[in-house]
Amino acid sequence: MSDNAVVDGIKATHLWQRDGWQADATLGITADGYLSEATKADASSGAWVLPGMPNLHSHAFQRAMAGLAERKGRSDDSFWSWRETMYAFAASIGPEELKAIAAQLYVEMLKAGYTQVCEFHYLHHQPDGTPYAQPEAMSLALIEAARETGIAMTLLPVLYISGGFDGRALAARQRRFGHDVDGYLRLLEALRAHEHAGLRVGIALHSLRAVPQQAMDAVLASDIAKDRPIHIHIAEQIGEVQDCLAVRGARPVEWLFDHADVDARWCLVHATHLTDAEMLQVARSGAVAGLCPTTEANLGDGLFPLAAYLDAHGALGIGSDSHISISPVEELRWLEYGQRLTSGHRNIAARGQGVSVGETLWRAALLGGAQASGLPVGTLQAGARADLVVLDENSPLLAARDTRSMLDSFVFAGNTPLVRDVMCGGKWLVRDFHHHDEVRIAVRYRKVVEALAAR
Ligand code: NGQ
Ligand code: ZN
Repeated sequence: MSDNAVVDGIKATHLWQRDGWQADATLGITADGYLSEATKADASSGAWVLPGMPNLHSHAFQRAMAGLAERKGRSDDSFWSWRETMYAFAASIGPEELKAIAAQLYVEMLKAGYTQVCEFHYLHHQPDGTPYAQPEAMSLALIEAARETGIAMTLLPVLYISGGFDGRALAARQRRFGHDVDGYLRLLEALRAHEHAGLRVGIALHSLRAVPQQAMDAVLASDIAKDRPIHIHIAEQIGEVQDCLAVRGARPVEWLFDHADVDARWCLVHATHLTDAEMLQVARSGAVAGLCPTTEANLGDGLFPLAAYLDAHGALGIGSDSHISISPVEELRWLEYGQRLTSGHRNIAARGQGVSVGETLWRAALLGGAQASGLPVGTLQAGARADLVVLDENSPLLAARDTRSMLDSFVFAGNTPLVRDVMCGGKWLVRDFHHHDEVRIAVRYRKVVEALAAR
């Protein structure tokens, strides 16, 4: 922290803390955007103030194809046929397009209550696989979009080497994702120079399909990988579990735990198909399960074993992944609803009598999301970033709600935005439902997607 002078403050009638609502709370905000106990708040910031939600999994470019893969193609449409549509779409995205799409996406995230995004980024090179003149141009486009919008970012450049568990070469459409280990480590080094309080660089292995064991070992042993978040897609589809078993003789999660020290630095994205033993291994490791319920529903992935995982005190967070929806409350709702639909019961995430589902899920996703981000976020305490959302206390949906019912109504009841104001790094980015730069960013986005559609 460079400047601890308290320059501003927040004052809330109800402030969400880890163990519940704190009444009449004030906190100071330092010049460099952190919370402090020394207060300086005159005017009220709002009646109901929550920590902003970290979004632990995003492929920004996919925002611009949301809704374009919902028409039946082959009779066996699946994740894998969606992936072909996605690859074809990705081929038209360069740095300018990526910046415009990502900025629009990040504005939408902020307005929905996400104040941080983990960007799982693998569109590294030109569409034919040739590096850009500036090799990190695509990463810089994402960094610039985060800077323009003010969202905090954990940039996760992705290592992508092979086209399948058998080590086959990348297909033509995958070539732009590829690096060898040295090239990947150089990219991390180059990006490290851009880090600041709201931008952290982490490690991502695309999947066990895309990263052979030797490459994984080399990256995990590198100096730059120390003390950084490590994200990986894992066990999302049954076909992937079967291929892993056939080629590596173990299921993906089983294999990963046998070959890497999976601990609290790790975020296992999806982790959908788990045996009981694997589920317990994940929970005990301290790793975060990165759940993306709206994308997982959209792609037909399957359901995560939520109740048993919570019983085992597993850590979890949420991501909007393909951005078919951008709403932390919708992710949490579907996390719960998927379980209700298959179990025939209600209030699954709440593990005891009288416990609130909304509070349980919001709290868990704040904790796990913050852990996966590697940033001091997800909490409203001195030393944390001043990243918060203020609910619309005047919404009829929240009328007559109190500390017992507020989070359940926020999570389950609204289809109109209930997030009124959003602060990130001590700055008000969204006021009265509007981001300060949303018009310019939306105009630019529209131009870019119209040009893409005309190609
Ligand atoms: C991705 N998305 O990297 O964008 C993947 C699809 C793959 C999700 N897994 C591609 N949801 O897994 O090979
Ligand atoms: Zn993903």
